[in-house]
Amino acid sequence: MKKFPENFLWGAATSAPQSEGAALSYGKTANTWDKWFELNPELFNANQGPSITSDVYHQYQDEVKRMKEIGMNSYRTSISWTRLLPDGKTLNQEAVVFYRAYFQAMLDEGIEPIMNLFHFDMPWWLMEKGGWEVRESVEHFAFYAKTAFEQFGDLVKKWATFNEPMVHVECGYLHGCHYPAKDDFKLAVQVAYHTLMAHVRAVEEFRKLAIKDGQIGIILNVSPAYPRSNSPEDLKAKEIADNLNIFSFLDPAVLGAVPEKLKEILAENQLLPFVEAKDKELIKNNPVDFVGMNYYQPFRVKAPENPMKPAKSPVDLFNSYIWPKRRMNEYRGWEIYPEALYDVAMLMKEKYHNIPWYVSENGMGVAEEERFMDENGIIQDDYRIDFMKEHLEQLHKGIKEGSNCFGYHTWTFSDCWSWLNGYRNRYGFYRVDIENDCKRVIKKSGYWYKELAENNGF
Ligand code: BGP
Repeated sequence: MKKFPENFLWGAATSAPQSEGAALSYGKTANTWDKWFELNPELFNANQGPSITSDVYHQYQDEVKRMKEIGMNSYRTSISWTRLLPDGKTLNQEAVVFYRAYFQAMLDEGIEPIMNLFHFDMPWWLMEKGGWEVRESVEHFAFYAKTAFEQFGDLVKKWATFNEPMVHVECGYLHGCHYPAKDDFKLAVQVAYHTLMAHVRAVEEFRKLAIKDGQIGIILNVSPAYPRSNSPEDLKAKEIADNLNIFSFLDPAVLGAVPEKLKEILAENQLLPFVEAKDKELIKNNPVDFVGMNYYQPFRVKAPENPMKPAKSPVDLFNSYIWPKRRMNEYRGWEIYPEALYDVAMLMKEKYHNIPWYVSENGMGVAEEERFMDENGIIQDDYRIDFMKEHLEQLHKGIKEGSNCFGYHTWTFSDCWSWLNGYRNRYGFYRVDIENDCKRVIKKSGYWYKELAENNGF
């Protein structure tokens, strides 16, 4: 049997915009997802927008009971910035009441809440001023973070500033899948830098409040780069990809400095962002207590052919390639490669002074899951159980070799809404029937997870 360390966190993750719903009616002002859906509903799978999602706003009490039912001892979601501070300044008391009740319900069931502050949900009023493109957003975020710590710091002890900060950068400023859907490499770097400074300022606010037993971290998406060959060109492409995609946030968050190599790459390509004189000190003085790693897929990388110099886009620095032996989750188009989780565990041990970390997301999204429903209405998602087992085996190996991992959270607890993909791919332990008041039915993986959590291993 593979046993995990004592007090290991077993749980799942979601976010406010993907699970709560009631965004426009209760939040009083919109975030970019509400607004984008209003402007361009045709971009969203089957016209599925963010207004109801999985209705956790109304169903949180039952939702928390279900967490307990499958043996979870922890849960990560986020606070909605727009719900808490509709105009960025004034506290929405309804939001305070809702979040306090939600967190208290978790604590009553022995579920540790891990609360994240930003999960791609920029308030619309701030987006209209430029969002992360403008330095002003850093201080707005710091104020929001401080407010959240003050309001909920007695109930929530583990905090995260951002979920996958590289994703709103890439999707919003390179790939077109988040608002404002621009394509501008230099602007993307500036947006990333302002996000980093917003993270650092939030950590600073957290330290000032000295919340009893409080810890703060950041949640990053990690797709380790594996080069096509050991040629100097492919190895260079790997180095650049890891610097841009992973070390860009991990180094400053944990080691207190932006990597020199990254600065070099940006300088060579005339991509250096505007910085302020005090920033270096701020970054240095505000390292995190822990890191969450969202792992789904590796990144297969090769040297670019005929790149532009200076680079106009990341494809001028590195290209992806198809690894001939790859195994795919065809629904999501993501490679399945559990071995990378061991590599992540070793990276944390060796490069990041073995800082406490956890797997904050890992999971398998499958479309049309009703195909796997048995006569009792239960989805037989053995593919998901196999996926988790394989990843847990690699994680276990990393922990045995000394990596300081304190938990494993899946994406997600009950099926949730996913940005432009709506409800197409399902990830949850519970099926959510969106046609039928979001009624939940447990899947086979939910029963499996219960056993896993109760045995602290498998
Ligand atoms: C992560 C995000 C989540 C979630 C998940 C699944 O990157 O943090 O918000 O959506 O991926 O991916 P998707 O919903 O795109 O299938």
